[in-house]
Amino acid sequence: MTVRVGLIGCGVMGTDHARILRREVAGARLVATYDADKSRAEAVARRADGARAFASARALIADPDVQAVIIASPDETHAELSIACIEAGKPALCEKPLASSLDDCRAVMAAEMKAGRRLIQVGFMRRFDPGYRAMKGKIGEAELGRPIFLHCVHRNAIAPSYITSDLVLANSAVHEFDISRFILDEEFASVTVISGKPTRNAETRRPQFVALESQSGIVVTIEVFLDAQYGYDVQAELVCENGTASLAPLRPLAERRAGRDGSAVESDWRQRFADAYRVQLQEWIAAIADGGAVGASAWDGYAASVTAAAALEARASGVKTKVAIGERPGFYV
Ligand code: ISE
Repeated sequence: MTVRVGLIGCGVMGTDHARILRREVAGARLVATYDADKSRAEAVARRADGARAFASARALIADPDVQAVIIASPDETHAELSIACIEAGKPALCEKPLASSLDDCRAVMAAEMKAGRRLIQVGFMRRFDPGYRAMKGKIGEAELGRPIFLHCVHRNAIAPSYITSDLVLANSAVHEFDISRFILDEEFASVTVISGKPTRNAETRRPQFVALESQSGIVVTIEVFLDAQYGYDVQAELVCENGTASLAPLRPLAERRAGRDGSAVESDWRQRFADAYRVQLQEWIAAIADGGAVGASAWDGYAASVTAAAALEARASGVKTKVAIGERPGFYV
């Protein structure tokens, strides 16, 4: 079976999804594109050989030729378009965040529960990264013992000027919130945030240090520094009772030059998580063909956003703040 996919949003991430779908994913074909900038939608459609550029996102979702939708449009459109896909009975892979408010996240979950089946996957691609998956596999193994700490580092070389200190938490740290929940299989109970010093490269955007406690008391620390200059660098170390497990990105080439010994650092997340993006799309397509669902659910999208909202509150107040996640509906268990 070939799943016929429509793409909404042909910016950096949408264009990349189209490329991966075309070159690296079996069992899928891009048949439709939409972007507020028509020329971008047409350019992506031309490369996809036979895909049509649509005049509106709604028309793309309603088109009988489109079986599944990738939503890579601006954050504030995610909830509305996810709900439109649910109402049309079409699976959608929605870039993070699920919605730009907690009420909108709840509206997506309500629509999905009403539809009675999981149709929304949130694009938390790290869940498909081989390193994080291996780390998750260590939880519960007797040799390492029970987890005590998870230390995470999230550094971007540079961030666009519109990224504020708030977005450091809501847009970047949100990946760490999701992946920590995924690895530990627990919700968070509290969050504390300390702002780092502004750097000379970004006077107003401050690096953030986040400390979270999970419901069972595991401590997760996160450094988010989006002006690190030297490259894109994501690290994680799981500290357990008897030992540790750390991400070890496989770099195929080591270089020695100019008196230094080492290897190149990736420049952004599309390189660092190339495997994760490919496997995410491949597994999404395979699940659609099987009538199942994989990856982060709308509940996971909501939980990451609840944590981000609590982190923003903690940053503003300077005190430890409760992460009020509430009960997970049975539908999402
Ligand atoms: C970006 O939006 C992403 O989603 C990347 O995965 C993340 O690492 C980066 O910090 C964000 O700005």
